[in-house]
Formats: sequence, structure tokens, C-alpha cells
Amino acid sequence: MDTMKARQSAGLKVADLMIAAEKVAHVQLNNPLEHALLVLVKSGYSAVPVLDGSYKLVGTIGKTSILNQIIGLEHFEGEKLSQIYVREVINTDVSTLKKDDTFMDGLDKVINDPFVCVADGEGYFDGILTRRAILKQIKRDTYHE
Ligand code: 4BW
Repeated sequence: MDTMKARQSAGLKVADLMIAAEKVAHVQLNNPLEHALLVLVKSGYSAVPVLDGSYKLVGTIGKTSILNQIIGLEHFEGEKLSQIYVREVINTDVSTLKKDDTFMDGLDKVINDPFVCVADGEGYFDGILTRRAILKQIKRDTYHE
């Protein structure tokens, strides 16, 4: 890899590569699971961020954890989708980034997760950094695009 280009990449901040909050599909804590599943199926994503009423980041929710809630012994119990809420199923054990964090901080985090949420010092949601954005940047560096 060309060292000049590698240095350029290393100089990038998370803010330069993230998907801004207004373009990120999300659900809210007090949504029933049927709404969350609708957002996930319609957007095509496996998991999306969960925000509270003031747009602070609380965690993420994915299709698998929703389906696990409604799986019965013999069939899916779809009626439960309106009785269980996102706050009961949310994954709060998520790592986060800040807009000022470096490209290398982002690369490190997307090794284990397909996306990482970006939030400010007060917890307000700024967007997500995806594995795709990091890989595209590595490709740009490698092939000098
Ligand atoms: O609807 C899609 N459009 C595009 N352009 N690509 C998609 C779409 N759905 C899936 N993909 C591709 C991306 O390459 O499949 C990868 C895995 O998707 P995922 O995880 O399992 O749903 C996507 O990789 P990625 O862009 O690196 O995104 C990683 C993860 O980040 C996705 C999803 O959980 C989340 N994500 C990405 N963009 C999002 C989003 N969540 C909410 N809103 C967005 N705009």
C-alpha cells in the first residue's frame, strides 16, 4: 500500500465516512415489535439503531432477536408482536464511536460488528459507520482510486 495514501486514510475522521442520522433507518424504544419488524423487513437491514424520544442512542435491535421473542413450540406467535415493545428486546451492549474518532478507531470496531453507531458526548445519535464504508476506503487506498 502506498504510504502517502495510507496516511491520507489514517487522517480521515469517522464524520467523513459515516451515514448521517437522517439517512439511517431506526426505531424507537416505545415502538411495538411489529413496527420494528416492519422497518427491518422494508429497509432490508438485519439490524438498526434504537433511539429514545429525544433522539439519544440506546442500542440496536435485529430481526433474529425479534423472531426469537415470538417463536413458539410449534409455530410463530405473531400476536405477540403488538404486545412486546422494543425496550424489552433491545441490545444495549453496543460499542459506539464519536464523529472525531479516527479511521483506525472505526476500522477496529467494524471488525466485530457490521455497523457501529456514532453519538456525541451527550449521547445524541449522529449516524452509523458501516463495514462497507470502511472497506470502500481501504479499496480506494489500495488501488489509488
Ligand atoms: O438496502 C440496502 N441497500 C444497500 N445499498 N446495501 C444493502 C442494503 N441492505 C443490505 N445491504 C448490504 C450492505 O453492503 O448488505 C450488507 C449487510 O447488511 P446488514 O447490515 O446485515 O443489514 C450491508 O453492509 P453495510 O453497508 O456495511 O451495512 C452494515 C450494516 O449496517 C447493515 C445494517 O444493519 C446497517 N445499516 C447500513 N445502512 C443502514 C443501516 N441501518 C440503518 N439504516 C441504514 N441506512
